Amino acid sequence: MKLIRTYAGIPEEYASAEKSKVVLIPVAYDGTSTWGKGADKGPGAFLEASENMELYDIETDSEVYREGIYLTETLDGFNSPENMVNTVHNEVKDFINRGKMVTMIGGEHSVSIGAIRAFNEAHQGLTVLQIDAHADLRKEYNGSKYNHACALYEASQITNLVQVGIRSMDRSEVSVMNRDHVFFAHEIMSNDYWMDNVLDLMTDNVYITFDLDALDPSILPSTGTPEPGGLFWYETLEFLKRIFEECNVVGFDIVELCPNKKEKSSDFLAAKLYYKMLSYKFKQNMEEIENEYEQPYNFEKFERNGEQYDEK
Ligand SMILES: [Mn+2]
Repeated sequence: MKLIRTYAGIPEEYASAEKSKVVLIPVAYDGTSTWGKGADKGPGAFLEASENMELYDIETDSEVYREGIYLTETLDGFNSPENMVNTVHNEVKDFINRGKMVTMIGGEHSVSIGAIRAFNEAHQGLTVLQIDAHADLRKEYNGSKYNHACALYEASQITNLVQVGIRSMDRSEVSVMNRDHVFFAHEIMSNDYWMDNVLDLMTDNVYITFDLDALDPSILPSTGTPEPGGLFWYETLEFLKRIFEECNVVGFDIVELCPNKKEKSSDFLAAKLYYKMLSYKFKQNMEEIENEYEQPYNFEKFERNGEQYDEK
């Protein structure tokens, strides 16, 4: 048995809390889910699949783990939904203050509430990009405002919330929803410009909360509340790539993996999705640096009659 478990089994030199640019917080929580149970097993299945994943990303020609990915202890054993939200909030806030790119693997979707609260405190005008089959805008459900059906209610009140892939909701959520900021799954199907339209609504700083049930159940069946008519792999990657290229993604979470021992491909999809998102994030930084170097020296200063002129 290994003494220290690192994310994806990466060498310890890339996994320390001090040097890593990225922090990964697993939250093993399934306190309020209403149908398929087992999202608390999501982080374990995700980490196991990650250890069996190849770490060179073909598309970006990079090995993003070299930026450093610190895997924290799994958060679990909460005594109430409030306790879970507060614990996640404090943990995320702590790592934001230490200048880390904070990421999280759930767990049911209510684990995002505390994370979004922490990011919203840290960044002015935060956009929350929710990729999900469900609106999750109930103010309260089964007697709790921290039910997973309420995961984005707080975000809808305090952040610029943009919802993508939605295809299941309750009538009561219609009045909470900002219709101009919602991209229903059936609309995406027939609109070639939906990605541009989403990007038009983004502010500078973006937090992505990715509920895996946004994906089509044919490619991701292992989730608590699957819905037909979801997103597919390459369109999802194309979309995410554009978001990472054009916005400053400050953090993200992936939630609602509900593993099934007989169906491992969902675990691998979640593992790959996470690694792709990190690869896009740091590819963007690499390109920014490259652009800086490539920028031509396009003016020269010279003096004439004691005055300074800038000439192109
Ligand atoms: Mn959902």
